[in-house]
Amino acid sequence: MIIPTYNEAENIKPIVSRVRESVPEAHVLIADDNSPDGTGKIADELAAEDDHVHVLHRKGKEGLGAAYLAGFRWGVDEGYGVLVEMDADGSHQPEELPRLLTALKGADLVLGSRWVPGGRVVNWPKHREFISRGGSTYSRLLLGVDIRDVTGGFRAFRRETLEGLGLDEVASQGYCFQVDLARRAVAAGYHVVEVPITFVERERGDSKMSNDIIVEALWRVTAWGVGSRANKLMGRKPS
Ligand SMILES: Nc1nc2c(ncn2[C@@H]2O[C@H](COP(=O)(O)OP(=O)(O)OP(=O)(O)O)[C@@H](O)[C@H]2O)c(=O)[nH]1
Ligand SMILES: [Mg+2]
Repeated sequence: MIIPTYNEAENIKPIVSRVRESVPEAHVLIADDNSPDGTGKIADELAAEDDHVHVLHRKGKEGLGAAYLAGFRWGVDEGYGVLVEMDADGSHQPEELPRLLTALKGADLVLGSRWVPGGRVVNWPKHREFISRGGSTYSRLLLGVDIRDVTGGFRAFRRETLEGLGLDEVASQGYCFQVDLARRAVAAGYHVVEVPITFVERERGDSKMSNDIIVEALWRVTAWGVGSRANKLMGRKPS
């Protein structure tokens, strides 16, 4: 379980303990970008008490994508067979993890999904739902990937799937990182399954969502879509 953190001091303890309770055999890696609020120090205390908790201290804030890439590398090097993405703020519920892991038995990648039947969001302001649904629809149409929730960040990967995605070429930083991985998985022919989840708006700490993140997602998704269409027209292989 890789949990990226930036200023999640109030959230990190409860989320780690919920993960440990829900899937006791899982190991947790906290990938902290030198949070000014001391999240990294709390993570170290958790790791000292529990041999299933590990910490990756990174130099400074480089975005969610970079933290995940470093976490994936760590997990693959350590020899884990399954790697899971999950936010620290409680939006993804560790109690739903067993369902994701069960679905992974018949899939290469499992996406926790807000926008399939049975999935939902709790306490989300209308404008966030609009951005998220709109982002998913735009990505689905432009990239031609048949995924309802393409921006979500509660996901379980088989190790072999991650190894087949070409992670060394991933440059996405914000939440378009999630779109990037999903489109790569579909292009590589992996079996991607969406499992409904209940996404709960964060109660503590501040959002890292920003206009920069939305702008990055818009331009990258548009560039990928236009690029793959141009390649098709020219008869070239997709990049
Ligand atoms: N290491 C690291 N983690 C980050 C960074 N940006 C965000 N995160 C973490 O990534 C997860 C998702 O970020 P959020 O701020 O919750 O983003 P969001 O869910 O789109 O926004 P909210 O709905 O407002 O919570 C959280 O666990 C954050 O702490 C970053 O630059 N570095
Ligand atoms: Mg969040």
